[in-house]
Amino acid sequence: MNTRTAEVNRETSESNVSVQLRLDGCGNTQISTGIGFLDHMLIAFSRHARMDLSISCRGDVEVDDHHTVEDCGIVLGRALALALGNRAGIQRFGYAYAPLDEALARAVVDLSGRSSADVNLGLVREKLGALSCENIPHLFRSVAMSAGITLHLDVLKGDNDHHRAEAAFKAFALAMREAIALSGYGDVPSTKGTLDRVDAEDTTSQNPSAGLIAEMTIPEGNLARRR
Ligand SMILES: [Mn+2]
Repeated sequence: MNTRTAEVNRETSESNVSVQLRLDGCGNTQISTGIGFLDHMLIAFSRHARMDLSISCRGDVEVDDHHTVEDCGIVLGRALALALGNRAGIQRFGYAYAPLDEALARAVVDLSGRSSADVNLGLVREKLGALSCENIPHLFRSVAMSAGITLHLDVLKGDNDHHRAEAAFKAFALAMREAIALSGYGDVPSTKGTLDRVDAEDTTSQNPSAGLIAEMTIPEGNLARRR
């Protein structure tokens, strides 16, 4: 059993992101992305997923918030994939509802190794603090794509966009907490006998199963192209 931790650093001309992650943590956080509302959401995610999460980002917020949000999502996703290793012994599936006052969100996840995200938050404001609302579903998609997660995330009701967004992060956190939990079985929960690792073709990644913190620096050439 590895320690289920990962450290990922990524530097581009648009951002410099460092993530340290411990799946079996307490929800301790140290998050500084340069965007206050994004920090608030990532702290909520970490606390309710009970993962220890450190994120440091220096992004080109003088342009706008897009690169910072997307790159934090990419690196968090890679850290999740690395910390999960070969995904043996996990529950794999998780789902949760999370309310926040009048808002209600539902998240369903499958840590399948395949990347898919259907995210419907129904936000109507342009921004929450310094975070553009259009970048919130984009963040979830970025995480799912780089983590090898199938995610269905829907905010079912809610009048207040702060509540709708925060409920979505909490539901995602609770679903992830369930999916990463150990099942008591040591095998890989798949009829195929394997869950494809999204980093399987990434020559810079290291297998974390030796009990060491997995550490990698992502070469720009391996990243999904930005539109
Ligand atoms: Mn809040």
